[in-house]
Amino acid sequence: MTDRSDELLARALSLFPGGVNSPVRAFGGVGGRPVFFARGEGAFLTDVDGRRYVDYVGSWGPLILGHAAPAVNAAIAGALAGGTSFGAPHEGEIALAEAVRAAMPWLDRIRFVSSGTEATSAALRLARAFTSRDEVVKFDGCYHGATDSLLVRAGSGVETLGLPDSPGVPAALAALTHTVPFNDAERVQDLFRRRGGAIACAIVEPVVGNMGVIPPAPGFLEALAEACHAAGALFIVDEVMTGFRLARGGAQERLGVRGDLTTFGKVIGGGLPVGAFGGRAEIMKLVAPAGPVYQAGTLSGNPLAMAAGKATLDALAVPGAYDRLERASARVAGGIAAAARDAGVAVRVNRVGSMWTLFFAEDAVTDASSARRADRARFAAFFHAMLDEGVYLPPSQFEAAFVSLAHDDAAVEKTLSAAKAAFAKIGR
Ligand code: HOZ
Repeated sequence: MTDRSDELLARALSLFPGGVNSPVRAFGGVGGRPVFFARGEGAFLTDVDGRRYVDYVGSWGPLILGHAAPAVNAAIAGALAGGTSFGAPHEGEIALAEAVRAAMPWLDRIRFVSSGTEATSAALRLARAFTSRDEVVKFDGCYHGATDSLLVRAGSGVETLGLPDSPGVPAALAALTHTVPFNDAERVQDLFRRRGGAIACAIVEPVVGNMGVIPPAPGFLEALAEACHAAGALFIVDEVMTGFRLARGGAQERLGVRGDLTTFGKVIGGGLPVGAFGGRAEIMKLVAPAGPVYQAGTLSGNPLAMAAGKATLDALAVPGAYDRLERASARVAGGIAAAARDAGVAVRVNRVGSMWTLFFAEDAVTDASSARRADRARFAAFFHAMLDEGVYLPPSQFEAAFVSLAHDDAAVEKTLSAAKAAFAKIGR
């Protein structure tokens, strides 16, 4: 039987490459056809055929308060009355930047942009300019947006589609990017011993979300920061996913590390397009117009986006917000692991705070190689079984699932009974 999603996909395929405007949404990682959604409310999404799902995508992370959060909607409506864009300074930018710096006082200066990709590409340019060096270090399976220098052994959609090195990235540029296995401090130290004098920076997802969730091994981030600093390179912490999600001060607060530069997206825009980069004053003073490193954007600091971000950060500053998020997340991930155990299915559930991923794997998943060894066919079967039961998970093994403050007991219980049914359906 054809439903509205089938009809819309047929139209979308005649308009967009692969029928979508961002690759992972096309369900290439799990098969079948994407679901088209009509609305979101709290922890739930409703599709164009009226089916309701508990949502663990949360727009890929920004919606930490849930869909259509009243405080965010009210803030957007308030800003909207004053116009949609100025392309000029306004107080809303200052209010959001002050809220960001209150949570992360180590950010001396901040620049707002419109996406995480813009933030990482600007941070890289800045690091190269600051150090007068060209080479950069990233980690196999980490994804830092669709920017040329970082589309090398990248995770997320490129890994999902089996294209970790994208055609179109000039070989000469890709040659400047070194990749190292995540959690391998010895390989980092070895690379810096050989190339340290030419390396501008290392960029890392402090808790990886883009090959599924992978926590850093104890001491790994500290060793990376130390190797960077000993070589005079910058340590860039990419908090696009983790910023304001793992703690108010992001992964850096939670893990006790500090980047020279930090990149943001997702939560700081409260569901509207915002990214940012920031860090030490002596580095940020190179950014135009204070300095010569060019970066610009017509919609940077957009008033609606600033208002949405500020409302989100205010809600997260309420005492107990992160404890509630932690409790709900532990129940979801712990409950899914228990349901797998009861069904005799071997899985690994990686979770850090409100980010989690289910891997069909016997052994611990600690880096891209172990993530790639997980059984993706089983993941796809489980994804579809959960979808049938009314739970929308990220449609790729190489993405994080996100819990929001709107995931209340009813949403969690629905998820866990869906998981029970899904494990029974896919069998051992
Ligand atoms: N690559 C994004 C998450 N890691 C997904 C973006 C999207 O499809 O919206």
